[in-house]
Amino acid sequence: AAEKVELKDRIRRLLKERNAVLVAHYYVDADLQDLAEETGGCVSDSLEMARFGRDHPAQTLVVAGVRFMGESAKILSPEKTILMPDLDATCSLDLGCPIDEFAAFADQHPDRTVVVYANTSAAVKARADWMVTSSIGLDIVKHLHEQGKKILWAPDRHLGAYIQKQTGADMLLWQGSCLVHDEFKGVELDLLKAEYPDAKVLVHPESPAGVVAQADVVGSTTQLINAAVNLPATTFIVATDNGILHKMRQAAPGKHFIEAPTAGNSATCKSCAHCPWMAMNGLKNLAEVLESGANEVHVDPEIGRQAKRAIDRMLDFAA
Ligand code: CIZ
Ligand code: SF4
Repeated sequence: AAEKVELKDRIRRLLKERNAVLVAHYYVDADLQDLAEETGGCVSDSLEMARFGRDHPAQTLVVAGVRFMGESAKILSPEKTILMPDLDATCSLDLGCPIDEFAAFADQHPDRTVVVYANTSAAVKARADWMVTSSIGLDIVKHLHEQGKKILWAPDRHLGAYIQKQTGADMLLWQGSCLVHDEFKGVELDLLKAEYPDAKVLVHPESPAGVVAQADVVGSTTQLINAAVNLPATTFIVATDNGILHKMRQAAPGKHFIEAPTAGNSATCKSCAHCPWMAMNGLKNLAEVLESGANEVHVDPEIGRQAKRAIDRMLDFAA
């Protein structure tokens, strides 16, 4: 505990000295989320992290999250220094969609508009027409479908299938998945709901169809937090990374949040629903990179410029 206090003090001091700001994802350790908030940084989803970093005057951004989030920050702010506590913090969606295979797939389908999820490398974004996040993917695909466009979607197959079902769009799906959300189980969720008949079920659309089908609200991390605050219920079953429960409990004090069951050992599982790469961010390595300036994120400038077009399309659509 004393070590924790000392590390936090050191991080606060180093952020000031370096004129750096900390941006943290909802899925990282609660200590990092709290530090980001109290030092004037932000805690949010991947899109808002990149946007906040772009608009903040600090010259150095420290991204507590996973690799693609650091890259997105660099793509939107090429002139800034982006540091990460651990550059090996990646994502199964990013890993499962290597640029060579993806480019070959896209080349085979030149008649399709290429739409990729934020959880991809800079190189994959650079090969795409559009980048989307889970909060706006549905609206953008709907818009493209109405224009008569056929879509090539990558990499999350569950999110792709959900959007396909909602919009009726012609979508060819890359077969990637998130190792965290893929573990949520529909049958066990059904049993848990029977135990808590008044609970509302909040589901991130990276989850399998059998879990999404039982949701009261399907949405991005930010949308699920808003639902926890606004829905008139006191108990919620939450199917997304359990790092988000910290924010939900802060935002909706007095409400009761239960992790949705995973393959691990259903309702008694305390840490199954947590991303191992998000967990690589800690107070210790954060303090170390602030001290040394190591772990800088680099994106090839030409790839960054092309990837930015796909991101800007989405931002313009949202505006
Ligand atoms: O699952 C993830 O990594 C999410 C939800 C990222 C994001 O967009 O914030
Ligand atoms: Fe990737 Fe899933 Fe981890 Fe998010 S929670 S970073 S989608 S592996």
